[in-house]
Amino acid sequence: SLRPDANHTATLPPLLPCQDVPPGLVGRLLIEFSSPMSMERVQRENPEVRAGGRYVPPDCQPRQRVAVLVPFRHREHHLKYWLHYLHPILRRQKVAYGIYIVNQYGEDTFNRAKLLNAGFLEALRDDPEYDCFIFSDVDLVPMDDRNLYRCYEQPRHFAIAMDKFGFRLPYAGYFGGVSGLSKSQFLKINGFPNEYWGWGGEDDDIFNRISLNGMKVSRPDVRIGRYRMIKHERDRHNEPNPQRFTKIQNTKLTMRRDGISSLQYRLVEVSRHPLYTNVTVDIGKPP
Ligand code: UD2
Ligand code: MN
Repeated sequence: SLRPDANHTATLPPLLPCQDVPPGLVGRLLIEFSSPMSMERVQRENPEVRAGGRYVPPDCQPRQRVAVLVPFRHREHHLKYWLHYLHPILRRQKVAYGIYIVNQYGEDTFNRAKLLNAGFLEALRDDPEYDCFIFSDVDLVPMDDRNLYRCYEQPRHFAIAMDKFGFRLPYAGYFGGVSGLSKSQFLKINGFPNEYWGWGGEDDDIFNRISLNGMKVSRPDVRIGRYRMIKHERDRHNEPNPQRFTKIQNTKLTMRRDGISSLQYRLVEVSRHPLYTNVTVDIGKPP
């Protein structure tokens, strides 16, 4: 008929759910940190990322909404490489995601786990739909995109084979570098400890929390969970914490009172950059 189509504004057909194994993965990647990198270049090469570092697959319905949280202070040089490598990988992995750089305000002692607790709440405030949280050091880049940054039946440890440890797990209970917990897994362990100031131990405490709450860490195949770490010196104001050895003996006693339930911090600033959301928080200093 010549009747104008009354449905010409009809919605597009619904997208099919994204496949469990994304079809566009490439496998092993060449990762290096010697060629110069600039934020302008990384922005130019990632035009499909929306303001604040948000992305939604255009061609399928993502099964998870993933907030990637990076503890941060004074590592701008590493951040450029991290964004350069991670955005294309995460796109190929076909999840909806947002990148949150959780920046510690001031120059007091660094506290990685407390920053990540604050990042968890701030990401949820930004988008209450997040159901998966990936926690990544700014200097760690996966060497294989089959290492899928999403959440699993059990809490996930991704960074199992690092160049600096000879591509082996350094010890059975190791949980450092890059890990991921669903919202409910994170709440079940009362989040991360707030009381590890300085370097070390917080990842072992998180491992203890997972075991003590009846869960078991899951890991990728050792050929896939490979990482490169950008070589660096220990930062100022992140000296090894001498209390870490005794603290990790006491997780069972401390985890119910110290965690996301007891978290206190002051939000200083949230700013949306083209490739990430910066969340600056004042988390105080050691007692
Ligand atoms: C190891 C673990 C890390 C954590 C840490 C102990 C690996 C690969 N990673 O990292 O997950 O358990 O030991 O706390 O084994 N950061 C800043 N600015 C600072 C200090 C730290 O941005 O001034 C951030 C940054 O994201 C960095 C992360 O905290 O990657 C961990 O600190 P690190 O890289 O100095 O410690 P490292 O490599 O021994
Ligand atoms: Mn490091």
